Amino acid sequence: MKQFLSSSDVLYVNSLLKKAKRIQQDSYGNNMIGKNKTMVLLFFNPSLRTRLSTQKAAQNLGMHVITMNVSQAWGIEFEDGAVMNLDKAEHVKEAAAVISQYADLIGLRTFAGLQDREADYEEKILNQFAKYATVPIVNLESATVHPLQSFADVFTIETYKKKKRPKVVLTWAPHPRALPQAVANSFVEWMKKTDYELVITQPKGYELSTQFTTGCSITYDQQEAFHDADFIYAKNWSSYSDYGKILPTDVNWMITAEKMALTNDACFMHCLPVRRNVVVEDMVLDSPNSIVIQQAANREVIAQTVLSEILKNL
Ligand code: SN0
Repeated sequence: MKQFLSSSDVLYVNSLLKKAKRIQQDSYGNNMIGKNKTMVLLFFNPSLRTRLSTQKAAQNLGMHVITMNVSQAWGIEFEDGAVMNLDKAEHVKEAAAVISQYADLIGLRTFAGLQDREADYEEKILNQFAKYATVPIVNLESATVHPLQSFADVFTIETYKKKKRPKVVLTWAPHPRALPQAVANSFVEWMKKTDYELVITQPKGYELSTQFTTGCSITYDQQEAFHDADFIYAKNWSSYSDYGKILPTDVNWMITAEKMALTNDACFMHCLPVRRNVVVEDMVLDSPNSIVIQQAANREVIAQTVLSEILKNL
């Protein structure tokens, strides 16, 4: 693997899932592969799991890690040919090239701005960094996808599934803020790499981009979707069609114990952070069927799997 920008950088999911299993059982088994290598983690947005799990994974492989919150550096300009007489002090051409002098690998978190759909869906910031950096880039959630999360989600489902082809439901859930579509897009993309049965359910107006959902089974009836489900994956996202907006929607889309009772004793999943009693009620999150903590634990395993694949080629 040369870089990890999206799911298309992973050709053989099954062999990497086997590797992840080995890493889970022996996380320090390959702790020299990153010796004298440095990973720089750049955060344009907040993070808890991604930051700690990626740092831990890199350290397990023997790497040094430098983390920077970009808001504390110079404002970065991403437009080619910009006349930089406003607030941005440094162009990505220099920033990415300079960071590459100190780093053997760069991790980048940059959420969707949710203002300009075209710029977000072109992955402008991620791609500009990848273009001007001279070392591999690892996507720590970009405008449209969160591949480390989704890969960890596949690994989690593999671990907990009780039948070969479980029914996995991605359900929209309410939220007070406008959130990106990245986690949901990415989840759909990675589910397509498996042979699970995927059903997506969301209220009208919250359809994801067909770039991700073409060929998927989609219903506006949440209860129908929950019937016989083996995994419920809850996530809020803002509208794609009315880009970045929160539409007037029924709060009844919250995940409740009553709805979970329609399922086949399903596991409850969420990428976290989760707003209790808005997205999902306490009773579900605190039940033994909730695997959100194990899901987060798997972030370290999957980050380590991806980093070790990239290190092999450095
Ligand atoms: C992010 C998102 O993409 O939805 C990160 C998820 C891994 N989530 C949030 O920004 C939640 C923030 C909030 O206010 O609840």
